[in-house]
Amino acid sequence: KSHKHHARYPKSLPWFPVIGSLLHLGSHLPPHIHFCNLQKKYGNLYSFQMGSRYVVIVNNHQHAKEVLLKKGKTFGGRPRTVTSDILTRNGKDIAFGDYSSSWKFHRKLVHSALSMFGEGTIAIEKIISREAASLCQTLISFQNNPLDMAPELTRAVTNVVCSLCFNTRYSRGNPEFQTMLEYSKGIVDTVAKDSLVDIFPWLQIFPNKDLSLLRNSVAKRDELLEKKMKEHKEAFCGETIKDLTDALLKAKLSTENNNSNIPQEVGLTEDHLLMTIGDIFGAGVETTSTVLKWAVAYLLHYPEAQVKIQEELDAKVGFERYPLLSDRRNLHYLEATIAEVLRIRPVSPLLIPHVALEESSIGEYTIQKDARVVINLWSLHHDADEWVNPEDFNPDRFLDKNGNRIYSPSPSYMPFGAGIRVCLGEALAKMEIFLFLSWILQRFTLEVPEGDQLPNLEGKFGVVLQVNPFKVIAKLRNVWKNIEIAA
Ligand code: HEM
Ligand code: PLO
Repeated sequence: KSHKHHARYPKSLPWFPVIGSLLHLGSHLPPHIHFCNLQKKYGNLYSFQMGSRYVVIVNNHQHAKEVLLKKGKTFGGRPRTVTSDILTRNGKDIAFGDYSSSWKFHRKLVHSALSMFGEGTIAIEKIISREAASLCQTLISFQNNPLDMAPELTRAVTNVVCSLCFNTRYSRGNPEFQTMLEYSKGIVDTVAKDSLVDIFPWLQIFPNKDLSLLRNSVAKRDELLEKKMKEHKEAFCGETIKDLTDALLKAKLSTENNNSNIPQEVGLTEDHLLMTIGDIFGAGVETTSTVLKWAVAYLLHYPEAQVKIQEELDAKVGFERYPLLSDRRNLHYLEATIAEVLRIRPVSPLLIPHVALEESSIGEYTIQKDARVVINLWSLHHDADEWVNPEDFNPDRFLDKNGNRIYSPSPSYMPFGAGIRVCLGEALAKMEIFLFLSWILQRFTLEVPEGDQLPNLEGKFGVVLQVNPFKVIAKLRNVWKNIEIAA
């Protein structure tokens, strides 16, 4: 710090007073692609001013790893934004909450609760398989009719997190599930887009369509979360822990009775518990269902990949039983396809913005305290120095010449982030994606309905990279015509 006069700062986009670099960011392209293209002119680490905020964009894996791993704690903060404050009651959750003892504590709590109910237990495999069976039944009932799989995939995934969080599930057509679909769409369409309100907080005083949609959607979500919480409190006896909500309630009771070594200041308030569950529920549903939709869209574009997955399923799993998590180590082509989907269409192409908690550096550049650091995962996953023809969908890049899985063909791959802010649901998401896809493809061949176009692969940028709706025909494969499906 004594060398401040030697400090070098990342190259900055042209600056305009008041509106910052907004004009230069105004592009018809979605931000992750625009930020990727700006590298040609400004290099792979550059900055801009947006209103009063100083933003740094990171576009390569060396810098990304420095930020997330080597200096993870220094860059472990989160910005407060108008939209995420509405969603999380001013950052009382894990994903949008700033670095603090309370954040650390909730992260740990959820991590251990998830491993207790989810990862590594037979229970979770049973839960996912039950939903996979139910999904396959729905596909059967739509034989030869074009179906929008999105709500079906979403319900399957919702029921898995519902089981983990609340020990419940929804049947087809459940009105509460419909409400959830609706409010969640409202949130995904509006939250954390770094829309104008996030840059200019004073725009809040003007009527703003997005903002009121967000407020209404969040109110509906909170009503649902509060109802679940109330039911759990009433049924809670402190002995049997059935789900994540019980686990959180138990931790809260322990602090209140002072019979644990949980420090008081970690803030196990009702708000914190609700927002934590909101995160797991929201992240659990929106991310995993998005990956499944992308996978289906790509399989329609690449029927040869679908055939390869089915040949592998037929050879390694056969027709006498259902796919199991233990099949993961044998189904290399399916695993490679999933890895490739996560590469080519990362769910979270800009991660969640990080914030420098103190002055630091990235490479040879000084980064000032409070700078927002955005990791452009899209640039990492489409870096032509790291990937052969990065725009091509090619699962083989994750396989060696004997068809065995290569776990990391390039260091420029991190669909779940890395370091202290790494995704909490990675293991759960991977189990779900694997089981749902293997169940579906073991029984069905997915086809584009006659006369329909192939799904659009461009994606719609938001808090997750969304897929445009499309329809599918899920044709029962001949071998399965006379076999019953039961979990
Ligand atoms: C954070 C990816 C599924 C819970 C993140 C981040 C990414 C990510 C990129 C941000 C990392 C950062 O800002 O540096 C994904 C992908 C998923 C997925 C690709 C599905 C394939 C899930 C699931 C859950 C979950 C199923 C819940 C069970 C979270 C939470 C955070 C997070 C709580 C915030 C962590 C923090 O800020 O400390 N995820 N995620 N995710 N994810 Fe996931
Ligand atoms: C999705 C809509 C829900 O109604 C609320 C919600 C909570 C947590 C968010 C999630 C949304 C989107 C995906 C996020 C997740 C936390 C971590 C995850 C941002 C907004 C990712 C991919 O980073």
